[in-house]
Formats: sequence, structure tokens, C-alpha cells
Amino acid sequence: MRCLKLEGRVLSVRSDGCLVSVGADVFRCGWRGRLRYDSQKILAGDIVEIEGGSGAWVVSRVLPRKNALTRPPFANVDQVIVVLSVVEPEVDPVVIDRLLVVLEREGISGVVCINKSDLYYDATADVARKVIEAYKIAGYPTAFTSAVTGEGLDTLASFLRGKVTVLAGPSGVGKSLLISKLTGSRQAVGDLSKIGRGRHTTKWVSLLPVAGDGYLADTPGFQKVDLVNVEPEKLSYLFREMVDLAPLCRFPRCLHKTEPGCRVKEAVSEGTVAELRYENYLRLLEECLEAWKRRYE
Ligand SMILES: Nc1nc2c(ncn2[C@@H]2O[C@H](COP(=O)(O)OP(=O)(O)OP(=O)(O)O)[C@@H](O)[C@H]2O)c(=O)[nH]1
Ligand SMILES: [Mg+2]
Ligand SMILES: [Zn+2]
Repeated sequence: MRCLKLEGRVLSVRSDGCLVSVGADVFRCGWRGRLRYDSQKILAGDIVEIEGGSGAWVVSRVLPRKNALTRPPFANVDQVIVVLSVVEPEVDPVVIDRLLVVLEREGISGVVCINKSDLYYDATADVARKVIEAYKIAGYPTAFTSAVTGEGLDTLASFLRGKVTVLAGPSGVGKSLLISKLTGSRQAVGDLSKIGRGRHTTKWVSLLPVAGDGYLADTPGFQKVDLVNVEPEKLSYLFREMVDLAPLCRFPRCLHKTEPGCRVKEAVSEGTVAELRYENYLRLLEECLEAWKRRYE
């Protein structure tokens, strides 16, 4: 029997194999050789070579990656849409910055999406608007959406064309429902009463084709992304609106806390750096300082 070789993209990975899309077809593949023992090293989003025929296919090679994320586990990402909701569940926006910092470091584009716009009432609507405004000022594309009413989904869809996009964010914010609406495919959507008790609805990363030659990936919710090894003095360079300001501070190693002649703090009072982003910067800075200290203990 002839053995065929094809190249495709990994849509999802489980312990016993993975799904690989080649053109319009999807192949269920096992592992071959060394990959059998290293299968956890294959990520959704990987471009792989598969071999086989007559129904049995194996992954024989993983092609070089342009990038890889560990949380969520994904390779060759063009952009990540960070999804948050300010009510049901109420999530602290510092979660967004934690992820954006990792994305900036990896050179992956970030988009900020606040979902459940149908649920915002007076006080929370103010918070939601403040959050959106802060990321707009910072220069990120933003969307204010409702997966239930469809508000803002056009904006979100317009970001997806020709790109591999991952939706990431805490459990229960509506990532899977947004993906169901955007792709027309049914994703398992969670019961809010169970979220937050360690019962995540989405258990695997899965990648779906979207109109306009793009892919969209659902990922399990998480509570915390670690800021691994960011040097405190370099943190502000991962806040994009601070990149050009930090070198203008009086002190070259300015942490933008209480130092005199700090250009970043001036920008906060001028409104060109949003207060919310600056507050989150200070919180993440404390974490970096702590982690940096522990490195030498
Ligand atoms: N009112 C309202 N409810 C929403 C919206 N989007 C999602 N929900 C509800 O929120 C709950 C959680 O939605 P999911 O899509 O499962 O959330 P998720 O982010 O995928 O959660 P994990 O898979 O656990 O990470 C479900 O009950 C949804 O019906 C929205 O825009 N408005
Ligand atoms: Mg989900
Ligand atoms: Zn400064």
C-alpha cells in the first residue's frame, strides 16, 4: 500500500492522538516513533507532517514554530483576544494586563474584549467603559460584546480574517458562547453556577475555521498566568503606551513608582496613560519585584 504524506494544522490534542486539518478534511492521527513519548510537546496550532493511508494516520514530524504559549497551550498564534466580563463573573481587569504582558514579550498581537454587555447595569457599565477606554488609549483593538444579543460581534469578527486567533480569559466570561456565535459551531457552554469551583467547561484547546481564511481557538479558562522572569526595570516596556515614555524619565532605571522626573507618571496625570493601566502596572511590578528577589534566595 502506498504511504501518503500530507501537511496540516493540529486542531486539538489529547493523550492518544490529535486532529489535524488538511484543506477541508480533518484526519484523526496517532503518534509515530519518538513523538509517541513526546506527544505532550505537540500543541494545537502546530503545523505537522502526517503519514498514512487507508484510514490510519500518524504524525511524523512537527514543523518549526513561529511562537508558542504555555497558558493557554498553543503554537503559531497570530493574535490573542483576551476576554473578560465585569459581571457574572466579576473579574479584575489586572487579568488582562497579565496576559497582555506575556503577549507583548512573545510578539503576539492582543485584542481586548469585554463580554456580556447585555448584563451591565449603571455601576458596572461605568467600570466596563473605563476598562475599554483604558485599552483603547493604550493602542489595543477593543470590542464590547454580548454573545447573547449579538452586540459587537461584527467588530470581533472583523479582527479574525486570515489570522489564527486564540480566545483566552478566565472561566465563565463567555469564550465558548462567543465562538459558537462566530463560527456557527456548537461549543460546550458552561453553567455559571459551577464555574469557579474548578469545573471548567472547556477542557481542551480546539481550533475552528472561520470565514475569511482564519482560525479561531477556544481554550479552557484559567485564573492566573504567571509573570515568569520579567525583570522589574523592563516591565514598563511590555506596556505598549509606556515604551516611548520610559526612556525619557530622569533616572534610567526608573520604576515609575515614586521617582522624581518620571515621564510615565506625568503621562498618567495628562491622561495619555490610563489610570487603570498604571494601577495594574504597579500591581504587576510588585509581583515582579517579589519574584526577582526570590530568584537569588
Ligand atoms: N448574559 C450573557 N451571558 C453570557 C454571555 N456569554 C456567555 N454567557 C453565559 O455565561 C456562561 C459561561 O459561558 P461560556 O461560554 O461557557 O464561558 P467560557 O469562557 O467558555 O468558560 P470556560 O470554558 O470555563 O473557560 C454560560 O452560562 C453562557 O450562557 C453574554 O454575552 N451575556
Ligand atoms: Mg469555554
Ligand atoms: Zn519613570
